Amino acid sequence: MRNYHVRLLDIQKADDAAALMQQIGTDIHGVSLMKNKMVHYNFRVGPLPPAAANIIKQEMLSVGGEAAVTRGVINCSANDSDAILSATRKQFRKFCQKLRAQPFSLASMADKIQTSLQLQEKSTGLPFKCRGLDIDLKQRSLIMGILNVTPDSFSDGNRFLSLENALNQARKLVEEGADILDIGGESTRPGAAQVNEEEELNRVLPVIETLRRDFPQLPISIDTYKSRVAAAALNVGADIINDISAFNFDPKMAEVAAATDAYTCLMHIQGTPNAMQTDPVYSDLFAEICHYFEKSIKLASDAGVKREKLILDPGIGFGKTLEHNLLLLKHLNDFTGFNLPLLIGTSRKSFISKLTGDPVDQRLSASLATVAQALTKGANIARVHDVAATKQAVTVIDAINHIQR
Ligand code: 8Y7
Repeated sequence: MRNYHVRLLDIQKADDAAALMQQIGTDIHGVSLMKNKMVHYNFRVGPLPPAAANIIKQEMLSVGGEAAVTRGVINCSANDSDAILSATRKQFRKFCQKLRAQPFSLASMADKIQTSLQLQEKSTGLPFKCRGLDIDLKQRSLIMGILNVTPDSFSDGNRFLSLENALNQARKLVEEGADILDIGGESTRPGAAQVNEEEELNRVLPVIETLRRDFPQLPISIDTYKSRVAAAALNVGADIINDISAFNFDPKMAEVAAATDAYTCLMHIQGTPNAMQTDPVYSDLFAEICHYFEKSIKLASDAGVKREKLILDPGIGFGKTLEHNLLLLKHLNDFTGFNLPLLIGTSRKSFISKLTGDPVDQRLSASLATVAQALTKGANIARVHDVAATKQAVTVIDAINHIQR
């Protein structure tokens, strides 16, 4: 009686499959043919008129893939709706060829699917060039250290309000390994008081000016949704606009980004900081955030902002319940299809205490867990208060995520 080993395999990318086949001595020509069949890709597409959805279903089945459509598509009684496609890369290639011969602008859908698939398999190609930083974010993750020059931020309000205290904290964060500093002069926590522009400028400009002089290579981000504050900060040496409204609160913000060629982090927020946490509701969390990103990317391109200057952030805690935050962290990969850098800010946030019950000064371990999860699921930049500890976590997680099978 023979005893066969049966072993489950974790194959995330075609390269993982290739390595496993090489281990058993598969012919190299076979490896290159088969590796792509061992990975499945999934897309949600739409909105489709029922006739187009029927074509997609048929073509997908004809190449051996699968397409789920809305009930009622088959007899065209459904309204415009989405479809979920699942297939290997090779099946998608055949499918896309077939789509090119079809009506309903399906050729343009084929283009989008093919571009996305090409990007997915690549392990390089997310350049980030900012002051002294010139890296590929697919090779290394970045830490953005938080510096709040405010009297009322939820975890460190008032601690760094004086110029001297702010600069000391900034130097500490840089020494600990921050790749970027994010400087904010107005708290956006729920219910925080709004600050007038003069006051906000008085808080942040001296800090940015001094840091620019002391750290000529350091990328500096200005956390503001006001175009005048952003413009003044960029003028004294900031490099990145961290706009929690993704060009929505101030109609002039995109123009400032375009004129200065700055990077902009486009963060998703539902509502406004004051009201965002009163019963946030989504009919489809991921679809709504993706549509919001698409709209802000369009605002950017209409104003003349280069696409490669954009960073996306789903905005943990900004108009989200605990469940929303957890879902975003679990499936952050859904946002990698934009092929733009992803930033994530979870540090010490209150959703953590809903799970652990810990006060704000005891949320470090839990914050590190969220950073590990986010980086593993495709985040490139972690915005944090505790840089030294995060640096240790990021070093380990990056090593794990980059090791070849
Ligand atoms: C985030 C943020 C805050 C975030 C980005 C806090 C300014 C609340 N959170 N910016 N700002 N992403 N891009 O906990 O998650 O620091 S304020």
